Amino acid sequence: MSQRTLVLIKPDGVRRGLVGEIVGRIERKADWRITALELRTLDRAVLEQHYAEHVGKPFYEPLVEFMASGPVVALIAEGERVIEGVRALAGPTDPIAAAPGSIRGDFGTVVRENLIHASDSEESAEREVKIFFPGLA
Ligand code: RTP
Ligand code: MG
Repeated sequence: MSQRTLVLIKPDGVRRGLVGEIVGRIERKADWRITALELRTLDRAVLEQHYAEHVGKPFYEPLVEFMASGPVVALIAEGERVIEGVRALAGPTDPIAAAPGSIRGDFGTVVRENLIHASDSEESAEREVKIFFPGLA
């Protein structure tokens, strides 16, 4: 089942020079393709839309501040079961609980600065593609 997913390499990943590493892990999966990719700094309005489900939670404000603290890489990946697949490459939200071999498990220590966002369902993917690449929605 071919799908598309919206991925963000968060500001910590860009600052630490891990863009190539993370994009490479996605690109190397058989038959997956990157179909859009852009470096950009996110403003509050975009982050409010993107993290609408978390508005009001205790971690929301520091999360938005972190996500606006430097450029991110936004990309669309397409291919077989890519939504579940990129979530598996990323590992669980808490990098300390993430297995070595996953992106968060290999490079992260802090829950907030966990390097990557990836859509968690087909509905989220379509909603997030509209936010970041409206021309491709
Ligand atoms: P994402 O949306 O970024 O792919 O991550 P996720 O599904 O694994 O995690 P989610 O629950 O959607 O949370 C979104 C992002 O908020 C930060 N966070 N901080 N307790 C905390 O301090 C906390 N909990 C979540 C993380 O950056 C997480 O990825
Ligand atoms: Mg999430």
